[in-house]
Amino acid sequence: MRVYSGIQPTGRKHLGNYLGAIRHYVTGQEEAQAAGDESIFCVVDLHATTVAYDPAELRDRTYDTIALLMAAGIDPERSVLYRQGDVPEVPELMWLLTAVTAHGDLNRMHQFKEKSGQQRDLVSAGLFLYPVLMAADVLAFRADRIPVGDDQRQHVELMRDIALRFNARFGGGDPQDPSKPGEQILTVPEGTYPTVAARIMDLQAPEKKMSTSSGSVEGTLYLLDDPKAAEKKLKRAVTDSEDPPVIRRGPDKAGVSNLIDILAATTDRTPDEVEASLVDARGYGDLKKAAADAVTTMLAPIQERYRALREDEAAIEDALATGAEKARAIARPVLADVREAMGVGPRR
Ligand code: AQP
Repeated sequence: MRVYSGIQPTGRKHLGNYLGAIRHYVTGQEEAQAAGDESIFCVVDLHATTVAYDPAELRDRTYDTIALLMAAGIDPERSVLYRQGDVPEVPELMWLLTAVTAHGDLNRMHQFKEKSGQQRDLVSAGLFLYPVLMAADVLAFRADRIPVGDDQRQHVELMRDIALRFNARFGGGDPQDPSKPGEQILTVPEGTYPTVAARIMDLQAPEKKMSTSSGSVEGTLYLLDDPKAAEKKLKRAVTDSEDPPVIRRGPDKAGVSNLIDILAATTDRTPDEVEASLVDARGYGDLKKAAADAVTTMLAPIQERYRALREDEAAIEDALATGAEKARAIARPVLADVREAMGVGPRR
């Protein structure tokens, strides 16, 4: 059971990234090890170049993100932790996979539609091809499971389609006939999504997901926010005007539902248990205070470890060099199989 996930080194990582993804990487690391397999985590610097960005900042944000993953519990000794740009097998595989990727499918991607609308000067071809690179990230390692937040479902479905189509087209099956899947040259991975907090919403605009590239500073709780700032953001979170206030989830209560989810995920309870624990609350203030206490308590040790790890860039580079070697050793034979099946390069 091989686990794989990637995260962008853009901007500052937020509570949604942590509850929706990073903490499940840590569980994935344990599960893969227990199953005698690899867990592989990547900071996707190549993906970050698909929108306007500052090159000097990209390198710094990459170190930030690696240090944060390590502070959250990813251990480069037990997992493969690497930087995407250090593993050239992946972009090569991406190009080969474009042969079995439908232009129409890429055109339907929500993320492309949203992000292309935000670009002022240039909508890059890279932004359009982003999901194929993401497919190559995962398929290059024959991963079985991908822990991601709910916003990545469409990309995961596309990578599964790409793998299925590749196996049928180049593995001797029939792309038009699902009963003839062909040889499993590429593993068809499965997305795993959190049961609670799969999509954390913006604290000021709870109908939108908490996001790096859109959304306000007040609505986004950053993992490195100091406790006062984090508390202030949660205490000022938008709720609703139900009178008297009722702490329950519901489609008409996006802000309150989000706070319940945050509190449930940070205290390892179900949302029902959180609601039950607050039946006697005097108002939304009690929910906000409980969420603020839980989040700041959860973040404190991560922030402390982060500060120590982030100081030592040479140690981060050393860990990345080892990670790249391990990653390339896994990806190289997969790429060789793909080239062979596609008739690219000399016969093996
Ligand atoms: N709001 C969220 N709730 C739950 N999970 C989330 N993820 C992102 N936002 C939420 C999950 O975090 C992982 C890493 O995402 P990424 O590499 O796309 O990093 P990012 O650029 O910081 O994420 P954003 O905020 O989603 O950026 P924008 O809005 O700029 O695209 C993924 O597994 C994702 O599901």
